[in-house]
Amino acid sequence: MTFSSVNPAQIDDVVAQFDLASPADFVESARIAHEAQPGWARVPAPARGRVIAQVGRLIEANKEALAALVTREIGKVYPEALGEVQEVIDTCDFFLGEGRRLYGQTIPSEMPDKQLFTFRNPIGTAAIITAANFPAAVPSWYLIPALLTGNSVVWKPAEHAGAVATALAALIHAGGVPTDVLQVVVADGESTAAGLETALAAGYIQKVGFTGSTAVGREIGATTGRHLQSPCLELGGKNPMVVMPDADIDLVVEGALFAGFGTAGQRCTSLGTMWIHDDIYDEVLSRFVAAVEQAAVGDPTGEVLYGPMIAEKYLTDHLGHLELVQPHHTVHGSTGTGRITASNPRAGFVGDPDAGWFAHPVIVEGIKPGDALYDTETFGPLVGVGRFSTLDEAIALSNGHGYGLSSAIYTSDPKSIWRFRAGVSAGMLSVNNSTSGAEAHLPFGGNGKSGNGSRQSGIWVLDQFTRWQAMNWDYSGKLQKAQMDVIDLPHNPDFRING
Ligand code: UN1
Repeated sequence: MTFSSVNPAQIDDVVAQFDLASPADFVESARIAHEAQPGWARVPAPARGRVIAQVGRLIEANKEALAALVTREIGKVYPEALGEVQEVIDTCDFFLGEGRRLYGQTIPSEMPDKQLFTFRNPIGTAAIITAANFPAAVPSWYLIPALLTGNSVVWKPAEHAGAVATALAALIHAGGVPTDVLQVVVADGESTAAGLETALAAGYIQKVGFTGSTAVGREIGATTGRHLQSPCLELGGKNPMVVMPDADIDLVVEGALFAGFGTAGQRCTSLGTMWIHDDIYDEVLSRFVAAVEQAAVGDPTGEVLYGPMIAEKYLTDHLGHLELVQPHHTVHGSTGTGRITASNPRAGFVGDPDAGWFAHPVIVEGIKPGDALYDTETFGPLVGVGRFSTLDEAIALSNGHGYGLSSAIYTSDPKSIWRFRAGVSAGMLSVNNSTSGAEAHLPFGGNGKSGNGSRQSGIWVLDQFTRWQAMNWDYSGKLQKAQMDVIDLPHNPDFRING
């Protein structure tokens, strides 16, 4: 089947077409990557690090072109697309030196003439399945450390981001990663699931990395679990922003606008619900509403807060989420809701709304536990607002839906910050900053419905792509039995000092 990836801001612009891979194609790519892995693992880690350095420099030299492709293929505004490519470069910069570290330990033995060591070994071949919203940065969080540590990869990008994936893979190959070591398979979800099952059973895949929905994450967890593997899962979020009475309201409004509506709300770290303290509720809400009403939406190559939805499916899902608005809610934020068109216009729209899949920003006021919008990840330009009177209540509201990816608190009181930090179940927390915008060298990941506790980025992701090997080396010339042949020095347990 041929899949057309189209520019969501201008749907008559076909960016690329792909013959979607069958399950057998996926298995074949996994087999090729699997066979290439031992050779890649034999390349000394510092030499692999130099390859990652070369990849980083090539991506830097192609930064504008790759960012322009991100904007064209998925509609991310150009400054954010540049930031996304920078995140790939940052990831290469972090890992290029890791090839000269990949530290293991030397550890004393309990016996003489014996030494203990630990080594990080590559796991084997990783199947990496990624989403369209961060078509370069999030894949790089898997690909770069997986390759650096000596694994091979079969990468299944989102079909809607197939052109960016093809370009990124070409840059990685041009940087020196052999084509067999990084295979790209553009396939739909169903074929990927079937191919993955077969490739796991054949022993071609030793690790699965997945970024996407909680529902698919559960399936991948079940599949890999049957093969005694633990996947790296980066799933959805319903990220809270808690606004305390002493918050800087200008900062709150700026942060919530970017967190809620940047990338048209299509980040897993996007703001889900803003919880505002009773004492400043009216002021924060009215200023946030005014900012959203005035924000420019439209052509992602222009000066706008956000552009189109990634693809038609994302717009359709957003329209479905609007059905979850209940009579006790009040909707704010735009001159309409749903798709922006000439007949359902958005004041100040930049460009031609009918040319693409654009959606009005929506603020839904009056969110409470029990509402579908309290615990549904909406992944679009929809932000909930609710109120609270104590920090404990805000923490309970932040955690009650079971997601735990990102979170934010706005306050100037250190006591509130530390209590929120300890109480919130999210894997990531911002203080006086957006729920989105994680830096590339901090652990990224979530808890509960947001993931299985795996972390990407920085040194933490090394535990996803390597396995510890413990070695003991006995050079005493005799069999020394651990726990049994241990030296016992004489001591006197009854000794007491005089006094
Ligand atoms: C995602 O939405 O899957 O923290 C990742 C951020 C980005 C990455 C988001 N650096 O918003």
